[in-house]
Amino acid sequence: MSKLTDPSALARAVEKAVAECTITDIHTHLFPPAHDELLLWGVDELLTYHYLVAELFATNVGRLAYENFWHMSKSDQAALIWKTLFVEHGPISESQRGVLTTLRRLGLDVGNRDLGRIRKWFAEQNIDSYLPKVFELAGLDYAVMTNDPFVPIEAQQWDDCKPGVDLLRTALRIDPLIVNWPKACEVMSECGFEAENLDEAGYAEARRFLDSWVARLNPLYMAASLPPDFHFPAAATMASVVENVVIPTARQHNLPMAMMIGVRKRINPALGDAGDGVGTGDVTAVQNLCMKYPDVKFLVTMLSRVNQHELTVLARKCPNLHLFGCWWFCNNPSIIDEMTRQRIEMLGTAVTLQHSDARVLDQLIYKWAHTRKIVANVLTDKYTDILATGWQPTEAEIARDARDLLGGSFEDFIAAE
Ligand code: RAT
Ligand code: ZN
Repeated sequence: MSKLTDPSALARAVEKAVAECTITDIHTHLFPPAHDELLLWGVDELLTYHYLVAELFATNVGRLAYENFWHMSKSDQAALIWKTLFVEHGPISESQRGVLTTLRRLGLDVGNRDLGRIRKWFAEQNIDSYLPKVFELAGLDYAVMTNDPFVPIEAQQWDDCKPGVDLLRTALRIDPLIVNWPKACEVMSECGFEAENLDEAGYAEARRFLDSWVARLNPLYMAASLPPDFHFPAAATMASVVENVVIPTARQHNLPMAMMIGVRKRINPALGDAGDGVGTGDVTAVQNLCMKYPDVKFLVTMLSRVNQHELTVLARKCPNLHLFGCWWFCNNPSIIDEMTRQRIEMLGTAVTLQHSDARVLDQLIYKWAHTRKIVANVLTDKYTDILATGWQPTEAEIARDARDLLGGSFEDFIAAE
C-alpha cells in the first residue's frame, strides 16, 4: 500500500481508519436479552441513566424531593428528565448530548423534540434484531459484560443456563469479596462455600468459590471497583483478600485482575446509583502489586483526573500493567482528549484508550461515536508530527495502530502467558 505524503490526505486517512476501526468494548454493564430484565435498552432507559439523574437534581434545585422521583414510574421519570434537561434547558452536557447522538444515529428526528414519537419507534423494535443492529452501528466486534456472582438475580441466570450471545463476553466481578467481606461470606455460604473468618480456611473457600465461577463463566478477566483508600500492602481486609484470594486465583487461571480505583460510593445515598463520587487514589498500591507479582497481569483505570499522569508513567515501568478507558467522570471530551494524548505520548499503542461503560444497550452508539472523533483528532496530530520528519505511514499501518488502541492491545495483553 502506498505511503501517505500529504498532510491533508493523511488526515483523511486517519479519520477513515478510526471511523472504520472494529472496536472491542472491554467494559460494559450489558447482558444477553435472555437474562430476564437485566438488559436495559430504549429511550426511557437512556433518559434515566444515572448520569442524567444526577444532572436532573443538579438542575432542578429545591423543586424535586428525592423520594418523589424514586416513587415515579420509569416512564414518568424519563418524561421529567426529557422536559427538564432537554426542553427547558439546552442538552449540552456529555450525557445529554449522548442521548441526542444515539437517537440521530438510529435515524430518529430529534429536531421536533417529540418524545412520544421516539417512544413509538422504540416500542416497534425487537430486541433480538435490535441488539446486533446497535453493535453494527457502534462498530464493535464484541463487548465485555460485568458478571457479578454476588448479585442473586445475575447468578440465577447462570444457574438457569440462560443462553448468551456471541457479541457479549464475560468478566467476573468481585467487589464484595474485597470491599465487604462479611457480605461476600453471606452470599458464599448460601451457595455452600463456608468462608467466615479472614484466615487460611476462609481464603481457601473464597478461592474455591471463584474457581467455580471461573469454570462457569470462562471470563476474560476478574474485576473490582475500589475506593481511593485502597492501599497495598496494608493491614486492611482489602489488601489481605487481594493477596490471599485474588492474586492466587489470577495466577492459577492466568486471568488479569482489573482494578477500577477511585470511587467514593454513595456520598449522597438519596441519589441511588447517581450518588457516587470521586477521590484521588493511591497509584503506589498499583505499583506495589505490579512489582510484587510480575507473573500476574493487571488492567487498571482510575477515576480521578489527578491520578492519570502518575498512572501512565507507571505503565511504562510495568509490562504486567495495562491501562484502559476514560472511566465515568473522566468520560468527557475535554478529559478524554487530554488522557488520550498523554497516554499515546508515553505508551504509544500499548494501551486501550477507551471502554464504554454502557449500562443501556443504545449508549454504545454515542459513547463510541464521540470517542472515535477525539481519537481521530489526536492521531491526526501525532501522524502529522511524524510526517514532518519524513516518516510516511501507509493506510494499513494507521488502521493497524487504531485497532491496537481500541481493542488489539487488550487482546494481546489478555493472551500473553
Ligand atoms: O459508570 C458507571 O456506570 C458506574 O456507575 C459504574 O458502573 C462503574 O463503571 C463500575 O463498573 O463500577
Ligand atoms: Zn462500569
